[in-house]
Amino acid sequence: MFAGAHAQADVPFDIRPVTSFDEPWALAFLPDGRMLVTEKKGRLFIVDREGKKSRPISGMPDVDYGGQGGLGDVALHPDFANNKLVYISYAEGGVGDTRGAAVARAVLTEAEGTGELTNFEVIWRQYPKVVGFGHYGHRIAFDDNGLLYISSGDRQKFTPAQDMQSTIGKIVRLRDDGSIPGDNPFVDYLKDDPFVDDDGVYGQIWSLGHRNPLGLAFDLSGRLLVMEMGPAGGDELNLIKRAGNYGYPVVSNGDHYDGREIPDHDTRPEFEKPMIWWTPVVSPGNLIVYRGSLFPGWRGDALIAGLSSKAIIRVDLDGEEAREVARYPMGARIRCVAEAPDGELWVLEDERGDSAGRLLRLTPKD
Ligand SMILES: [Ca+2]
Repeated sequence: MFAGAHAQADVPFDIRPVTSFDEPWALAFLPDGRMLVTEKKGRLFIVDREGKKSRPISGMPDVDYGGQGGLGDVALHPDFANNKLVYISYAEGGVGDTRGAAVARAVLTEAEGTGELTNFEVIWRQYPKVVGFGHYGHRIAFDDNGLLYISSGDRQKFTPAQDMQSTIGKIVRLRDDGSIPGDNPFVDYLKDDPFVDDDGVYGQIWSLGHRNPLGLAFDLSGRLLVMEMGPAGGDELNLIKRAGNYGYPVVSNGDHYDGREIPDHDTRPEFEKPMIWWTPVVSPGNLIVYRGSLFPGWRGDALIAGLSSKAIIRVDLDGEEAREVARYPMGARIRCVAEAPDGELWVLEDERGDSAGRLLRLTPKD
């Protein structure tokens, strides 16, 4: 009996364990249906549908593994078929015991039984680097125009999420080479405020006031959604508006872990409020919007990987409203849910406690 077996009666899919990893974090499908999988300690693999793994891909950076940090997300450039560019995020060490999220891109070349990253280039660094091991966020997603969005967590520092001279607690929007698009909302900041620390980060910012944004996905009409881990209570699914301020740490429908209250969203209507929020929390691992037809009726719904909730949560999106329509118990902390090119769901468990870091394949029950 594997841990998920008892759950299978309650879910509309068959769950097949395929293989397992050492603290897996993210999964991206290659065009041919194989996968890239990251492990938090710094290894990246190519994995086929039978679970056969490559040897670890070479050319990876040193990652600052510890706490919530390490190797994070992986995503393909929209023109990967031609340029073979892969993007990764990771925690990068700095001076004086500081660290911060970084995003790099490199060309993936496959060799016999493994792969190599070349032309490695760091295109973004969270600013500033700070001490601590939490809330990197660092999910990566491309929009239909080939622009790159990075979720940048608050590093458990709270107030920098409202500081425009920092990319902590922000969603940033960049070109694929890390340069700043001319139509970002805050590119003219020097005109408004000539006395800022001009390190160029204003121009990167797309939205602000985020806590630990671990899910980043576009819906079927191209709107950006962000799923955030709240404090004690108040996990949020947010519809991201250009230049929107999502209010953290000024407001949250949760409260601080030590019991101090944070005013709720409805006390400060100038901040953007979540489409839906959860208390008790679901603890998101990631977020996708389902695009396929293999699971009937799911197209356009958001799927959330649940860590403490040990579930996959399905959310119906309707304009600026959202509602949870199903919660599928998985019997393990779920770190990542991904949609294969054929509409199957492939899922990474977290590796912690009795959650074993397995790769699971989910197909509809007959
Ligand atoms: Ca509150």
